[in-house]
Amino acid sequence: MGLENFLRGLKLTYVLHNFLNRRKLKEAQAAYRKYGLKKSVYTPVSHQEIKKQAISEEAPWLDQPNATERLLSQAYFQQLPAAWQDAVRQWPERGYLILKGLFSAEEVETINREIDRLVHEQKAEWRYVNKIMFAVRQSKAVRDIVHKPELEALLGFLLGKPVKLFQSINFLKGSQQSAHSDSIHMTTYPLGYMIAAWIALEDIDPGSGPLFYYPGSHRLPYVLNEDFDHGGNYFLIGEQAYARYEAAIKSVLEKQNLPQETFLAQKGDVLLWHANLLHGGSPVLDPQRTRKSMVLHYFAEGVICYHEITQRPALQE
Ligand SMILES: O=C(O)CCC(=O)C(=O)O
Repeated sequence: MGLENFLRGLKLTYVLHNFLNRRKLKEAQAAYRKYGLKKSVYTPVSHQEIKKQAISEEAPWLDQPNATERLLSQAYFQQLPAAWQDAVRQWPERGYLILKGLFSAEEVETINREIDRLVHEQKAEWRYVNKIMFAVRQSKAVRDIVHKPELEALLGFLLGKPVKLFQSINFLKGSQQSAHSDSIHMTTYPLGYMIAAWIALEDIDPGSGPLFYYPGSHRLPYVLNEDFDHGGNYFLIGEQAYARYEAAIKSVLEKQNLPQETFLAQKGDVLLWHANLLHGGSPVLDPQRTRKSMVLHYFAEGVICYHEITQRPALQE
């Protein structure tokens, strides 16, 4: 193990990192206070610990038993265009919805041009080999395009709280990421207050490694650190914690036998997914093909936002 990996596994490194980034932990501090969590925002945090201490709150309204009935009676829902109403109606049962053609060809073109520019100027923040992180912070043009008031209003409606963009990720090729729930990466207390929007930045070819997902999987129990052997301890994050998580999800899926769907989107189409929807990237069958796409991850405002897998509070700009 190299020194960098060793330091990444050390919880003390994050304590220091959090301290140095304390300006970005103001929201975390306020949320800890709101939910009665008595601990420092610099120290490791996990669902197991939060739920022992914090004031409990109900799940998002559309995760509750009478969701569809309540949804249909809302004035906001009733004034939506018919195509959006059909899409939104699916949310409680299926945990995802599709908005066809939300972004115009020109908007997609501009995003792609800006991503190319960041790559060419070597300004793109590559992480985990194939992810370009936070292009929204680097390009005003991208930021202006993705901040669509009608999209953010819908996201806020689905969660029952206003949302705030946490991060963007751009892919040029298929991610080939194994099935996972974003709640292991971007976790909230109460659970369920994260939502993602996946944007097709070109027509998606079946050979390019399309996004896949399991409709209805958001209703399965959340799989968090306390639910699998992550291999960590008081001082260390488990070295193979994420691989162990992926194995745990694989075995959930084997037991559940849920049908998988893929998103063969057209340029500008958007898929929204629930915080606990299991999804990932299909194998890339044609390595020559690009699969340009962008994911926006939003947290609801006012809840505790953190990263269960690495036990860190989320740093918010
Ligand atoms: O785009 C993909 O292939 C997967 C993206 C994903 O899993 C995520 O952003 O959480």
